[in-house]
Amino acid sequence: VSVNHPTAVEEESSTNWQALAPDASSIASSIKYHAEFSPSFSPGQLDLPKAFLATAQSVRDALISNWNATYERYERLDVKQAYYLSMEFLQGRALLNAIGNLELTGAYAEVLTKLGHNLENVASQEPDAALGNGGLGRLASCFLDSMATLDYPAWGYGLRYKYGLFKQLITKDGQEEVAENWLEMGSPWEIVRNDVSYPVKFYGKVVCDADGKRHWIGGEDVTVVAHDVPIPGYKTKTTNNLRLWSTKAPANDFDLSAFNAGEHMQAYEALANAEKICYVLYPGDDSEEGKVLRLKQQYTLCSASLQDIIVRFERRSGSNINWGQFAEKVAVQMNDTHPTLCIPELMRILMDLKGLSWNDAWTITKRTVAYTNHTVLPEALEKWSLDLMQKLLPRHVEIIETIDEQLINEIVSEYGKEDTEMLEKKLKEMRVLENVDLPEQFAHLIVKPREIDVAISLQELEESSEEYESAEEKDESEDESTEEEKVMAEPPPKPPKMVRMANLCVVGGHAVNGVAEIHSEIVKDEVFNSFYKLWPKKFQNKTNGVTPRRWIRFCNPALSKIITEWTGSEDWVLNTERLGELRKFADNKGLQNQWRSAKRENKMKVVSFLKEKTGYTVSPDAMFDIQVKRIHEYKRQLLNILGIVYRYKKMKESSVEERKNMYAPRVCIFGGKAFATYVQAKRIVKFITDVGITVNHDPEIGDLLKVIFVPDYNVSVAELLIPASELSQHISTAGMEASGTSNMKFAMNGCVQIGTLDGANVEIREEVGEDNFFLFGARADEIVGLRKERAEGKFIADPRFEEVKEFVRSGVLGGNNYDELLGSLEGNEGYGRGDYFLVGKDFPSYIECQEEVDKAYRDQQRWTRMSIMNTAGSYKFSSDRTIHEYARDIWNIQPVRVE
Ligand code: GPQ
Repeated sequence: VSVNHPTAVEEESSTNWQALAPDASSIASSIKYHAEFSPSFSPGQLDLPKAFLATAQSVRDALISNWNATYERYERLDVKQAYYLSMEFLQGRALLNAIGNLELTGAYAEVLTKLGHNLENVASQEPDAALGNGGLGRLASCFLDSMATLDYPAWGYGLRYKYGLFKQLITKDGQEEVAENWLEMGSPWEIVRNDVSYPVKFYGKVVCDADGKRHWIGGEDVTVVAHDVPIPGYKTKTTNNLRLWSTKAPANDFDLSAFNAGEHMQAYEALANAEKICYVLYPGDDSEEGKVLRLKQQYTLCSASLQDIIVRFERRSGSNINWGQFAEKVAVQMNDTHPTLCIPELMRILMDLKGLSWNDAWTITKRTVAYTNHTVLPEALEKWSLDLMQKLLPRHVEIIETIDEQLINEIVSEYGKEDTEMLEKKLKEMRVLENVDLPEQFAHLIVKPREIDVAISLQELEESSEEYESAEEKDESEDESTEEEKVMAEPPPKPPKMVRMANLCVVGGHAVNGVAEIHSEIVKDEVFNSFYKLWPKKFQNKTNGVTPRRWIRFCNPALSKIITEWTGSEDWVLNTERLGELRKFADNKGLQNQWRSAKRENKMKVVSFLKEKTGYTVSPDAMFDIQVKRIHEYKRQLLNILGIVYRYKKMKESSVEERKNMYAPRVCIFGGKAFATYVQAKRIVKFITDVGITVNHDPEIGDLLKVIFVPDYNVSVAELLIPASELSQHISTAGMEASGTSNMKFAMNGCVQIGTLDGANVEIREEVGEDNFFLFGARADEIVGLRKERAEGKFIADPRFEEVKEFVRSGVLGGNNYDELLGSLEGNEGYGRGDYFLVGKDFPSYIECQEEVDKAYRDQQRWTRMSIMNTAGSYKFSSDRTIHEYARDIWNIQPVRVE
C-alpha cells in the first residue's frame, strides 16, 4: 500500500506529519489498491459505489495511523480522559468531513477526476450513519469533532445499531417508515475489535457470601464487541475514538445438542436474543417487550463502557492501583438520563468486584460522573418500572434503594425540622423512588392518619366504580359477594413503583447542566428547584454549539471562500470569533454582492434537489423559508403551516397587483420525521403535504408561494438546505425547546430567523442583534398564566385565527375537514388538547411578524446586511466554545498535542 503515513515509531522522532501526508500520487495508488483488493465488487470497472468504498478505505488508512499515535500518546502520558456516553450519535456522512479535516480535499478531488469521477458524487454514495433521532444525537457528534480538533483526550461511547433511524417516505397518506439498513455495504470507517470484548449479564439473583458481601449471579449472558470509529480533528494529528458496542451470544451459547436433535430455532435462540439488543435505535416502548429491550440497551452501554474504562485505568496504573485516583483519570458525561445506570454500575463494580466500601465507592462515583439535561418536557423525563428493573438488574436495584435511603436522610436533615407537610412534599418530589413506602427507620417521621387514607381510597373507588362494575359483570354468576364486600377485599390498585432516572443523576453526579441559558434557569428554578436549593454549586449552564467545520466550512464552500477573503485568512474555522470581523463590512456593496451570489449558488443546488425528490419546480428568486426539525407539537410546525394557509387565503382574496406588492415570493420548505407512533405529528406531516398539493398547483399563485415537504430529512439533507436558506423558523412555545441547535447552523450560514424567546434563540438574538432577528410570541414566564387563563375560559381567540381554521375546515385543502388535527387547538385544558402549545395565542403576533419579514426581504440590501450580521454574530455557537467549557468546568481535562 503506498499511502505514506507515519507509524507510531516515526511519531516519536518528531516527524512532521504534514510533510508525510499522502500526496496525490500516493492517494491514487491507494485508491487503486483498495479498488482491486476490496472483495465486495466485481473486478474491472471502478463504478461509483466502488469508487466510494475504495476512496473511504484509503482515507481510513490515513486515519488509523493518527488514531494509533493518539492512543499511544494518551497511554504513555496517562492523562485524564473524558468519556461521552450517549445512546445516540448522529454522525451523517464521514468522507468529506474526514478529508476536509485532513486538509486533503483538493488532492482527493484531483485524483478522483483523473479516475473519471467527481468527488461530490462519490461522497454522496455514502449512506448517512443515523444512530440518533435528532438534536441530542447530532450534538454528540458535533462534540466529538470539537474534542478531537481541540486535542482533548476524550472519547465517545455508544451502541452500534444495525438499523439506524427509519427512512421516511412521503405517500398520499403521509409519512411511512422503512427500515434503514445503513450497514448493507458494510461501513468502511469502523474497525471491528474482536480483541475488545466483555461479558454483560441480565436477570439472575443476588447472593450473599460468608463475610456478608453481596454478589450478582446473572441469568442471561451476552458478549459485547467494540467497533471503533476514528474521529479526526481539524488541522491536527489528534484522532480520537468513537467506540460503539454490538452484542452477540457468548462463545459457548450455541446449543449443539438441540441443533443435532433437529431443534434448529432453539439452538439459535441465545444468539438471536443477544443480537436483538443492538438491532434498532430506540424501539417503540409501548409494548412490554420494547421496554425490556430499551433497558437492556441502556445497561449494555453503561456496563460495557465502564468495564472498558476500568480495564484501561487498571492497565495504566500498573502494579499499584489506587482507586482514590480514579476520578483524577476518568470523567464520564451522561448525555441525558439514558446512561443513568452508569451510577449503580460503577458502584457495583467498585464494591462487589474491587472490594471497596460503600462510602469510598460513592465518593469516587460522584466525582466521576456528570449529567446533562436536554429537556423539561415531563413526558420525556425518564422513569423505569421498579419491578421491571428488579427482574433485569437485581443488584442495581439494591444499590439504587440505598442511594434513595441516603437521599432521604439528607432531605430529613434539611427539612425535617420544618413541618411534616413540607418534609412530606420534599420527599415526594425528590426521592429517586416514586410510589415506594418510606424505609422503616423513617416511617415515624410522616404521621399518616389512617382514617384519611381510608377515606381517600373509598372516594377513589367510587369515582372508578363504573369501570369497576362493568369489569365485574362477566363473573357475576359465580361471584356471590356483595359490592361492599368486594370493596373491603380489594384495595384500590396502587400506583406503580418507579425509578426516576433524572433524580438519580442529580444525586449521583457532581455536575448537572442545562443546554442554553434560559433552559438552565428553568432547570434550577422549576424542574430541579429543590435539589438546586440543596446543592446550588452542582448546577451549571453549557450553551450548546455546533461544529463550524461541518456546518460552514464543508457544507458551504461558497460562503467559506468569502469569509476567508474578507477576514483575511481561514483562521475563522478554528477561531470563530473572527467571524465578528464581518460586521464592519455588513453594508459594503462588494461583500453584499458576493454574499448574495453565494446564496444563489446554494439555492440552485436545492432547486435541482427538490425537483428530483418531489417533482416540484421552484424559483431561485423566491425567498427560501425553511423549518427542518423533528415533527413535534411543541415545535409548532402547525403554527407555520397555518400561517401559510392564512397567507394563501389572503393572496386569493386580493388582486394580482395587491398580491405582488404585499408578498415576497416564497418557497416554504418543511422537513423532519415524526416518531412512528406519534399520531398528531403524523397528521401534521399529512396536512403540510395536502396544503402543498393545493397551493403548488394553483395557477393564480404561481411562484408567489410554494409549499414543499422534503422527504427523509437527515444530516446530509441539512447540509444542503441550510446554506440555501434565507429565513429559518424556530418557533417553539416559549420554555419548551431546551436549546435547539439547527438555529445555530442557520445563523452561521447567514439565515435570518423568525423565532420565539426560547432555548438558544435568546442568546442568538443577543449576539446577532435584535434588528437582525424576527421576534414574536409569548415569553416563557407568561406561559403558565396563559394556560390558566385558557383553562378558565377567558381566552378570546383572534378573529384571524378563527378565520384560518374555518378556511381549513371548508375543505379547500384536499377535501378533508381535519377535525382531529384542529381538535387539539380547541377546548380549554389538558395536555395535547385545549391548545396546550398556544398556537392560537401566538398566531396573530406570528403573522404580523411575517409581514415584517416580507417588508425586509423586499429591500435586498437591508436583508443582506441582516444575513451578514447573523453569520458575524454566530461565533459563540461553535461547539469548540462549548467543549472548552465542559473541559474546564466539569471534566477537568487538558489538551494533549500529538506531535
Ligand atoms: N433533545 Cl431529551 C433530543 O433531541 N432528544 C431527546 O431525547 C431530548 C432532547 C434535544 C432538545 O429537544 C433540543 O432542544 C436540544 O437542542 C438538543 O436535545 C441538544 O441539547
